Amino acid sequence: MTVFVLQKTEDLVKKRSVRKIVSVDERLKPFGQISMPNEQNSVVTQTVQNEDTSTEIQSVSPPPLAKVELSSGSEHTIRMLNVGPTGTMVFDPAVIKVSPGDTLNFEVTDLAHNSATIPNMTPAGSDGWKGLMNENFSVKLETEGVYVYQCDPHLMMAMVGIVQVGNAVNLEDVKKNSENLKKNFVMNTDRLDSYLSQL
Ligand SMILES: [Cu+2]
Repeated sequence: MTVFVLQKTEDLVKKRSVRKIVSVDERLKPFGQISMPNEQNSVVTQTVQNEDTSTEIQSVSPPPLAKVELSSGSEHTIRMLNVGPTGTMVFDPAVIKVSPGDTLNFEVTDLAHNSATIPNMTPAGSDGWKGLMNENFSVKLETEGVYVYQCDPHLMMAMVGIVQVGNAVNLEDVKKNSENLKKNFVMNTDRLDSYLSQL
């Protein structure tokens, strides 16, 4: 009986230790198998992710956009849109370069917009303009320089536009004053800088 019990105990210990060894092996084996390639994979993945992240970070800051070209013709249409090529609540084109004496036609494509120049962001000697809500209107621009205008109800969303007439004689002043204007933006806070970079 005693021997039997001892043997049985030894068997149990054996079995347990064998089971233990097996189970540890089993647990180590896949762990080792998975962990090794995983480590390699994760290193590779991390490297890829890092590369992706750095690319994303680069694309988040406004990329240097192409300089706007002189728009052909003497009449230019600017649409007021809820959704346009450069985002929501935009003028399209948002940045335009025209010649002195050209006419801008602001077109109410979507409702609830207007266009009004911003004080200190037009060339000296120009009157600028103030369009009414939901109203198409035209303005002839004789004075050279940069004009920044806004949609009154959507200034918070940076619904602004820029017209360059002839040479950008007041660009430095406009850039300086843009810092104040940007304080009104809640959304699209880098939009104006992006627009200005196209001049
Ligand atoms: Cu608007």
